[in-house]
Amino acid sequence: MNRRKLVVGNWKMNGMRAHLDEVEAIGRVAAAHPDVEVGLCLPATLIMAGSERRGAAFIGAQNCHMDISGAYTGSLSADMLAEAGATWVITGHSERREARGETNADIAAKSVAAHKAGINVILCVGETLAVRDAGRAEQVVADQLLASLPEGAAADWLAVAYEPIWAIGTGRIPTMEAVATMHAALRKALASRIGAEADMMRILYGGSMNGDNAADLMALADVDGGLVGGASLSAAKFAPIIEAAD
Ligand code: G2H
Repeated sequence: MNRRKLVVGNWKMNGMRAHLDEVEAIGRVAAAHPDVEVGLCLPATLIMAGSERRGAAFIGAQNCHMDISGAYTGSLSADMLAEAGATWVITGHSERREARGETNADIAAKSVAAHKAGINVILCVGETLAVRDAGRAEQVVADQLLASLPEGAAADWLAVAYEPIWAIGTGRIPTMEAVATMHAALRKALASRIGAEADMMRILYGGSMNGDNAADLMALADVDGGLVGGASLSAAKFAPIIEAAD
């Protein structure tokens, strides 16, 4: 199955207007690699301005609320993000599952809300180090995926990101064999729910991906791209990852 690689930067709580030059530079790198779908999930404050300078990259958000509107101080709906220019959103990042207590049901609901607003979804899953050390990583992450997968999930609006929590921002990554085993397990889990659609759904790797390890990761059969944090903050660091996906 020929799945177009998807490489997405997650800027987390980083980026001021001064960094829009990097958005523009990354948009130019994206234009040079049309076979790769490239995007940046920016802090909400930069989505509108970033959308005007995105070049061939798409602009996404890092979270959305599950409701369309209401008394939710400080929250943003998927419709609001779409109006600002976001065409993708991350749901279920471990930094929100853990720090904000987001449940699998919340994440499924947010993903549905995003889809209704016309926004594509990157749904994140991943295990703790304790779970991996206990030899239960594939089972736990597959269960987490099926519990947070929204109704009607389809490859043209949803991608999965496998992010081992212990690899996020630490410089450590699993062995290539472990990544390959996990991605194959997740595709099998997807197939149990959505059948043949699973073959078309992209499964990204995330967690300390960088210019040194990206080529090896991207070469794995079931790795269809990356969700990149620290190494997406500048075009100089992000470009080699985009190139590795091409
Ligand atoms: C994992 C990743 C981006 P980093 O959170 O989603 O961050 O590449 O910095 O580990």
